[in-house]
Amino acid sequence: MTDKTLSTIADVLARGSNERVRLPTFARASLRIGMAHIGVGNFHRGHQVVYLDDLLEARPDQVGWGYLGISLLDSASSYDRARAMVAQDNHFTVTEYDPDGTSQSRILSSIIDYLHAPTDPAAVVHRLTDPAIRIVSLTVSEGGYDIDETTGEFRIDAPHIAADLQGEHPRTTWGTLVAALRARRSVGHEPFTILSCDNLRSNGDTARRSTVGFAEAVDLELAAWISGNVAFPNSMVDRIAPVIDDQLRVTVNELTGVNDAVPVVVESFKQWVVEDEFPTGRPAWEVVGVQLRPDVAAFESIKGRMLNASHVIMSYPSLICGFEFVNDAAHDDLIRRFILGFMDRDAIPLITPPSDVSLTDYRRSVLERFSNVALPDTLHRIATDGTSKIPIFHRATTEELIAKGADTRREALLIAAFRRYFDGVTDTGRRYEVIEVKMSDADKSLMRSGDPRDALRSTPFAGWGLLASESFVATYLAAAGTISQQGMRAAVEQSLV
Ligand code: CS2
Repeated sequence: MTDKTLSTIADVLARGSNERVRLPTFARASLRIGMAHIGVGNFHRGHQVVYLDDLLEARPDQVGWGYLGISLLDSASSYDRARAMVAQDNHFTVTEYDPDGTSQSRILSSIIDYLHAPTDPAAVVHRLTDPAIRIVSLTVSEGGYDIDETTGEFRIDAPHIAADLQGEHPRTTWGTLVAALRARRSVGHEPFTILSCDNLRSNGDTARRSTVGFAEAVDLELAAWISGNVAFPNSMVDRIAPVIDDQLRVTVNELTGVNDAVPVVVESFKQWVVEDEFPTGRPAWEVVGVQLRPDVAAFESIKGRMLNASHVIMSYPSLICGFEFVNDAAHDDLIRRFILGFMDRDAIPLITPPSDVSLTDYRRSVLERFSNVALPDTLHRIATDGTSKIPIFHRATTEELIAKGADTRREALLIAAFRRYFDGVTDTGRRYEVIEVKMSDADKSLMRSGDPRDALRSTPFAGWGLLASESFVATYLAAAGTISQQGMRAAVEQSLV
């Protein structure tokens, strides 16, 4: 539905100035493609594209680094997104909300072309063969790396991977990257650098494992060439980017005065720490605040074990208590104490930060960001795909707490709450959709089994050795019992006394 009081992006750009939304100050026509990005979701558009637009405004000599956006997803929403992006000539608005509720909107302009692989299956590999593309970055989500959490190996026999090894045109991230690298090698072009921008431990090393893992099934020599010649810098990315539903789209378009089919909303905070391993060159990102440093792992550990882990551990209890938004839950005294209890008592004692990072400041910023009243980030977004996220953000902390004989009540509550989440209904009677596409039906049955111990046998948790710790099992069973008999609030309270 088009609101007649709103302008199109093209009109706003043609008019050349606007009170409500800032326009790009660089000449778009001079941009050339130097990077491709797979997974052009809200996060990519509200994070990496913002950095690149900032850079192009600061440094006209960076015009060779424009983005080619790529979507590999064959879903109705990805067709819609692709059509919308192309119809807007890949421009879109981004609105940044400060914790005090003020906001700034702008139009971003550094994605200059967009390919939707299912619409044109041959095009992606063909375009990625262009030697002008020197970096391919990725936001394909935590579960998108097809790594077996128990063994740490690439899941070569996962059905979609196995299908990709047979098919004519690749459909997965790894099939696409390997086909493009193979084509470049065969014509003597340099490989591109692969830059993961997902929330994973050592995301570059993980991307290497997935890419090389796929290549090994194609051609061992090619796999060895990729291993020896392709750089996979690790990076830590951070910015909260809520899901945009119809209502939020209307709200933000009213704010900007622009009729954008695919607007982006983000918090004002952003951070990007990247290992400087780009043998084929990179944008001058340091000019716009990207931190290029070797100790990315330390940053990623802080972020994963504090911010993402706090998100995950508060999301299931908060959702089940009846909250819909992260900020409402973060303003609730009990949930706030739970988040702080988790960070102070469980997470922080196990982290060694770089000397120039203060965990006290970090802890404060996590709470402030979660409490941002202007940011409509849903608990449901955070809760989705716990199958992938809980092991990444909680396994190490839980295992280390068990090994130290420390208090595991909050970690046990997390797993008990995740199990309770599969009921699909809050303690207040509101229904929600459980979206766990990475979990097998057999595992879902274990989560829904009448015996809470079965959840600990499911794939996401099986490798943690939880059943071997009597004290953990007792703590976990107590949490599950309280949740079912007295409700979630009582269980959260008990994890803190
Ligand atoms: C969230 C992240 O999905 C999640 O679990 O914790 O999407 C989080 O908002 C971002 O990592 C913030 O950088």
